[in-house]
Amino acid sequence: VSAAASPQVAVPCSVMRGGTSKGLYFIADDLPTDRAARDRFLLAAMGSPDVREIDGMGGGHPLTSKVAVVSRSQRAGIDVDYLFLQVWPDRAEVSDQQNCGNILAGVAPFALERGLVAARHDVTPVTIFMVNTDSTATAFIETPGGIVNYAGTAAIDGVPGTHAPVMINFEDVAGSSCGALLPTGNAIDVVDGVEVTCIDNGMPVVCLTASDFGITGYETPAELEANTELRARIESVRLAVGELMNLGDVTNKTVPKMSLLSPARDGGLLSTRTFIPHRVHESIGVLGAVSVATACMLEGSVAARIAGLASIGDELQVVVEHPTGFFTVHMQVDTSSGEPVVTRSALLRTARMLMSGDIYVPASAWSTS
Ligand code: NQM
Repeated sequence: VSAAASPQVAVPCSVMRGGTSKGLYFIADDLPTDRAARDRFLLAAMGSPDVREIDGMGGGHPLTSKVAVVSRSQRAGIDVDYLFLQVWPDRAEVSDQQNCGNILAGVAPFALERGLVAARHDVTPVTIFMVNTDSTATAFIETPGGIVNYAGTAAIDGVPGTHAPVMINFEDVAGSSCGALLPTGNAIDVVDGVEVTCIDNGMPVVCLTASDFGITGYETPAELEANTELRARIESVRLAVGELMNLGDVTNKTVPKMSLLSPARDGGLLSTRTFIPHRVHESIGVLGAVSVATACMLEGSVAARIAGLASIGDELQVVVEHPTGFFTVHMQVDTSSGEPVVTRSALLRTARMLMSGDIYVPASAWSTS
């Protein structure tokens, strides 16, 4: 029996580092429109399911098994639409149930490089509609002479070296997945015997007090992942809290993220260790950090108690400590009603195009219907 020739299919793709994550970036028109066909292709492209994702481009960790699907936007005032997809490394599953602010950092350079957006000035603002959460972001990309610049002096913790800055602004992300900034209506709830603050300022996050779980909150991600009892307790709180946060049954979802908080010890406002939700983040997600920073301002919340902000002005910088350094969130706050309301957040990321070309998958993983 002779084996039939089995060609592979080549699909245009760029690999980009966006902030502290890495992923495959596609133009929407290059992917199957049928969702099941698209997901079958993405699983093959990443090499999932396999903890090492050895037969694909994934890195065997949720932070390096991510996908951005980008298209020119039909929406007024918006340059591009961005759909984020999380490919589970170890399960044959692709989820659109969360957004990702790190992969977002690569969307504007990708769109400029691939001709979806034209460079307009030395710094080109690119407006991005984030499909997963129906919200918008603006990214500012250095484009001297119309060329995307990647070199520069901007440093972000969790990424070696320095690069060109990618500043990102968010204005309308409150309640983007849960319907409200405080989906339970409270700054604090007791769930499964522990106090929690459930918040969504761009990412559904549950703020927890690390010491309630018998840990210091300064452990390494590897130490936390090795603590099976801790993981089980956190998962039990997560499953209980999903419905309360209007997320339904979260058993197979990557949200909410579980952030264990403890007092700052390196000059920040507070320290974090975040389960995303099963692996522990090496730093912290972008919108995850925005949500934790916002919680620091809400009187009575788990985060506010630990952060102990003395006063809240109209402009604020919240420095969130994480396992590999700091994440600074700049916030504009409206205090006119007595309750602080975050009207805009801004933060620094960097991004870099790593590869652009074709990605190959077995022909059996590709169909357009
Ligand atoms: O919260 C990881 C990441 C993220 C998400 C995760 C993110 C965000 O760091 O906006 O960026 O929480 O799954 O890429």
